[in-house]
Amino acid sequence: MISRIDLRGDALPEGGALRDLLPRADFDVAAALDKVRPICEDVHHRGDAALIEYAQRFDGVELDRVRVPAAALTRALAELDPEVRAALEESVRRARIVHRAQRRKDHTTQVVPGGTVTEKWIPVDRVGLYAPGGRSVYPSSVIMNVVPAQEAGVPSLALASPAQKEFGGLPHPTILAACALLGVDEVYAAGGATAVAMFAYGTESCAPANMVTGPGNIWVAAAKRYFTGRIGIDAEAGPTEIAVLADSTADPVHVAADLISQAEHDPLAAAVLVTDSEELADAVERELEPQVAATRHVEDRIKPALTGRQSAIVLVSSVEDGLRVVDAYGAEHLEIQTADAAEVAARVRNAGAVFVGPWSPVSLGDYAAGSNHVLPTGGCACHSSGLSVQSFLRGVHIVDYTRDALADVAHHVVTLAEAEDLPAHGAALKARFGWKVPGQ
Ligand code: HSO
Ligand code: ZN
Repeated sequence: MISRIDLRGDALPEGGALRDLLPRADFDVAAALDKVRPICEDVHHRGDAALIEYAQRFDGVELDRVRVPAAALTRALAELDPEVRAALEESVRRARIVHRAQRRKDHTTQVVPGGTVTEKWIPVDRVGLYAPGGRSVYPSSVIMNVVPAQEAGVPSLALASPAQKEFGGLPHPTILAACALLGVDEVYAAGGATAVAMFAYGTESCAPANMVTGPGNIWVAAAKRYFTGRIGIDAEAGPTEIAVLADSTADPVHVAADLISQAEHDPLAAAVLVTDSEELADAVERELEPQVAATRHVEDRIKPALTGRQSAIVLVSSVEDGLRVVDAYGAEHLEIQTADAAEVAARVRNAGAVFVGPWSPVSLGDYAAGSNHVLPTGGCACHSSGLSVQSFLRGVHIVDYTRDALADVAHHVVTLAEAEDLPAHGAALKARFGWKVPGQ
């Protein structure tokens, strides 16, 4: 069911060479760009008419407008199963606790007497959030995108999700209900690359956004790449990944369940167990069979995910080597199921989020830990963070010097300007001091 990579024996290779030994899905965003470009440009030129035509072509839905009426949002919330509503509310409550605490304060530093630099955090003016339809209708992802944007103070928030034929051309009702619960009242029925283009360029019914965030398939990732530079994005989210670093103290039933939990997302999802215990590896493999047989989404997602080249059990000589392996891999989600799990977790450097010990499974983080579940995939954890309040803020330096403070440093500025052959830079200071720069 799952392949093995045995890294015991010789010393582990360094950095990139180690990473090359580890499994990973093919997710070729560059190749998808060629298909996405003409669609984005069509939305640019024809606006709503293009969105309506693509909804017909891709989703089989006849739309008369893309903006979802307010009444549909209210109705979706009224009709939401009360238990689902209570669970979503608890998820929002916990996410707010964590994200509210992330908000950075403006900070003024006195560099010299009379010279200050203030770092001011200003939210992005308008954000477009994307929520996928089809296989992944995740109201939890609406929460994970909306809560940090709201806590950052973003004044204008809109959400797009594909039109669903079975719901009369509206986005999925649980997506609409989550929007209503969170107070997001600007919602559009638009899917994939067309939704990203709608936010990037704007159309007759949707004002352009400064930033687009949210999960999606390869077409969404390609559209985000296409618009990078024009708009801000969170990340080009790829298929989900779980890595588990476990030793002989781990419970194979838990480990197998957690590997399957993320394999459930996508046939390209990755499940990687890194362990120094062959007994645990064998026990987890034995556990996979009955647990997979007892769940849903087996043939279309879980089996292809577990048997695909992106998933494996990696055997290592020690937990220490295991740490090097998981750091080289840089998983979106990393569980530590070892003795002294907190101590081992504290030494992890590369992971989107770390889940410590037997009582912190990834599923908890997906829904109700308070942490964010929009996390870097594909090894991007070595340079990027998950979504947070910070993702929606810009830090602006405000420079404020007095005459005396400027006079004190003027000669250095003029010297550096001349060293860079930019005399007009120096002249900007000389003009202020009657062309005689103090100290020169
Ligand atoms: N594990 C996914 C998020 C998710 N799980 C949504 C369930 N619903 C990526 O972090
Ligand atoms: Zn998940």
